[in-house]
Amino acid sequence: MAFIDEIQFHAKAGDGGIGVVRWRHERGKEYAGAAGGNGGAGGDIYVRAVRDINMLARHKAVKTFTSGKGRDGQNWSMQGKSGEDCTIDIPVGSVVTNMNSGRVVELVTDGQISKILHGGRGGLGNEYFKASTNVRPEQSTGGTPGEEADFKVELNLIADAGLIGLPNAGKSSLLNALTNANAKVGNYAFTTLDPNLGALPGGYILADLPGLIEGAAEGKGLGHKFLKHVKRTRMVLHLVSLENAGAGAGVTGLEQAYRTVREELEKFGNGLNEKTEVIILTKTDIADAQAVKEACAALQKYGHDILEVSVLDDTSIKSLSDNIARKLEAEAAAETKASMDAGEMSDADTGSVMEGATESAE
Ligand SMILES: Nc1nc2c(ncn2[C@@H]2O[C@H](COP(=O)(O)OP(=O)(O)OP(=O)(O)O)[C@@H](O)[C@H]2O)c(=O)[nH]1
Ligand SMILES: [Mg+2]
Repeated sequence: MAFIDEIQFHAKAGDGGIGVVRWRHERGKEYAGAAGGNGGAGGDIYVRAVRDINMLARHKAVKTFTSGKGRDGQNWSMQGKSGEDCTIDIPVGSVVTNMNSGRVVELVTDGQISKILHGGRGGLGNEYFKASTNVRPEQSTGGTPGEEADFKVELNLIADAGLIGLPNAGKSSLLNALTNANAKVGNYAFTTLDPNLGALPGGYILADLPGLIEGAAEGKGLGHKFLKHVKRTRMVLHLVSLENAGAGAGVTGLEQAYRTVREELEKFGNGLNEKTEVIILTKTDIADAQAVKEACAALQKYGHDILEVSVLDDTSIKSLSDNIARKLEAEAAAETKASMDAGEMSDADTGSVMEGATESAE
């Protein structure tokens, strides 16, 4: 199933049931009183965030989502049954836009629910109109129609850190080694076609993205399409394989590999270039200690922390995992402090609501 990060659909909430005119019939007493029940409310439509980045692909073929109609009122003053609600599961990180009203809702936490359309109200049965001045009401009203609109859902993956680098840098291998993920690994460029997510032992989410090549920011290769997913991460883990120093290329090859990706981030902009970056030198097992040292020294000038790893060495994986978790923790703490300093500890800080995200049911 191909990864899909945008879908559109139409949705129609259920109409309200009509209120009816009925009369109570008692033995020897016809038309003993108004007894027409109100119509049931139409079902509402909700979106709910789930931790499954492939959820949009499942809805791809759905043109219209509908919720149930309210049933008509009944005899004996019984209200019609309410229509069933419809809940559309979408991945955490989805931004839902009502294209008719322009209202935008962003789902950022697992299980977050938001009503996107209201079902119609049930009509009033004749019993409702009973009054001392109107003892035999003949009135009743119809239900109101449920709301309907066209929607667009766009997914921005939510991850704490994004693994980026040239194709073959070892991103997917590292994601598998650090987390519970099972991403495809291959000794060729563009093994990864869709993003993969995995959780570090502490719960931080890492995203493995397709490799970037020169020109990615202008749409070359696959990386560009996915760079936007790095926007929401706290940190960029920039993988540089020691293979780039092979075949006599030395540190020049490494620096070139580093700069190619870095330039794409800068061209893409959107804040990506300002994110905290950690350089991870990968495949240290293919080089000797001296070459690794020289590689670190050469990349030092770019001003980022440099970590080393080989997926064949469990100790280096454990140490990298702890290191990344520590850095993410510090990053999160700094963010919290910054927003507290700015005195902005409001909903907007958590990024949860762009405009009235959750509404309670009426
Ligand atoms: N020797 C060695 N090989 C590694 C290491 N990490 C990854 N590899 C190999 O490098 C190749 C590429 O690894 P991937 O994890 O698929 O690389 P990627 O960066 O995800 O590549 P794309 O998805 O194409 O961008 C595979 O053949 C891996 O087995 C490592 O630490 N040491
Ligand atoms: Mg890969």
